[in-house]
Amino acid sequence: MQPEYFGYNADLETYRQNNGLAALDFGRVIAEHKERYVVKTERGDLEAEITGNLRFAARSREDFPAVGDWVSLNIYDNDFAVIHSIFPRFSVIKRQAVGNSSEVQIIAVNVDYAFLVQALDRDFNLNRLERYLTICYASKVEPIVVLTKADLTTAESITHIKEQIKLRAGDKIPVVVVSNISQDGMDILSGFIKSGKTYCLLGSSGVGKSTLINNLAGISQMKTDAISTSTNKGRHTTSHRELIVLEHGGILIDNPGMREVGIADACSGLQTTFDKIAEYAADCRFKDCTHVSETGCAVLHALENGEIDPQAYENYMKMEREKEFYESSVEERRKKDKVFGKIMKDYKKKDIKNRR
Ligand SMILES: Nc1nc2c(ncn2[C@@H]2O[C@H](COP(=O)(O)OP(=O)(O)OP(=O)(O)O)[C@@H](O)[C@H]2O)c(=O)[nH]1
Ligand SMILES: [Mg+2]
Ligand SMILES: [Zn+2]
Repeated sequence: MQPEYFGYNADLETYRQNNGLAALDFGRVIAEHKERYVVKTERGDLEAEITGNLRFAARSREDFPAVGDWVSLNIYDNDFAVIHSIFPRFSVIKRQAVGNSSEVQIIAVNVDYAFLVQALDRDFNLNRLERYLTICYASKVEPIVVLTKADLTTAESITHIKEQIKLRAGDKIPVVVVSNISQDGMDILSGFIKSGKTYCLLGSSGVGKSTLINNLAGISQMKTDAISTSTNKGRHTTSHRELIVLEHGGILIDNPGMREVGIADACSGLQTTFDKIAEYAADCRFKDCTHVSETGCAVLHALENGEIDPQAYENYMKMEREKEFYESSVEERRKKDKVFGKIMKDYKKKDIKNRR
């Protein structure tokens, strides 16, 4: 398969030529299983490991390959390879890992668009949608909202939900309504998929992400939940992220459903989702206004006048707190790293002395 088919482009080729990587093979990570990777190359899909150097040099999770990465590698057999380095990423989708204060989880990299999938029956939730939008803006990934299971609800309810989205998120974000059962809307969704571009599917478990991929691919690529989801709450069908290439172009990344969407470094992302709040905030009397109880707070004023939706405000404040929490834990981690670095330095000094 030509690498352009799975997303290779002129920028990547320039990087490869300019960084002495032309003699090595290259490919794209399509799956990851605990430091073992599957890489798609011109010579087919290969199992790969990383070099010891890459592992030792890694300072955090972000220094390891992730699904969507372009990597340079040495192919040893026709089915085994070793990854030497990771090409620079043009986008990184990450979130705060659940239940752990500082661990950041990479969802996927080098993604152009995110399909934010919510089911129209009982899964639909505006606050959650706002969280996903925030992650998209922070990751420099363009969002497309996909509402599934249209067959399980009424036309009125769909219209209502679309209006709600418009009110909260504006009308710049595309919203596509589909049914995996009747196939309604599938052609519209296909129309959004461009050859050579990468699309990541994000959403709760059971909303139909994998079914959607199977429908778009026209074959059963992904395992889906065939049993009624109501008897299966909380069970995830997809257990690993996986990148697949559509026959007529377009690259899709399937993800296990997410129970919670944590905000990692969403600084600028928060502002775009809450344009309106951010605009008011510029008029607050104090530059560092927290919009909680300050006098001269333009946000609180707008809230009182009903110009800002109370739910959007609450959601904004909640995400701001999470962002602060994340930022402080990053700071703590840096301090710890520094202390550890000093301990190691002292230890080495002593070691040298002792050897003398
Ligand atoms: N009625 C209806 N059912 C659907 C639709 N799309 C998916 N389903 C059903 O919903 C269930 C879950 O679908 P999956 O595709 O496995 O969901 P998922 O989002 O991939 O879930 P995880 O892999 O756990 O994240 C399956 O039983 C599907 O048949 C739809 O548009 N309408
Ligand atoms: Mg799935
Ligand atoms: Zn304020």
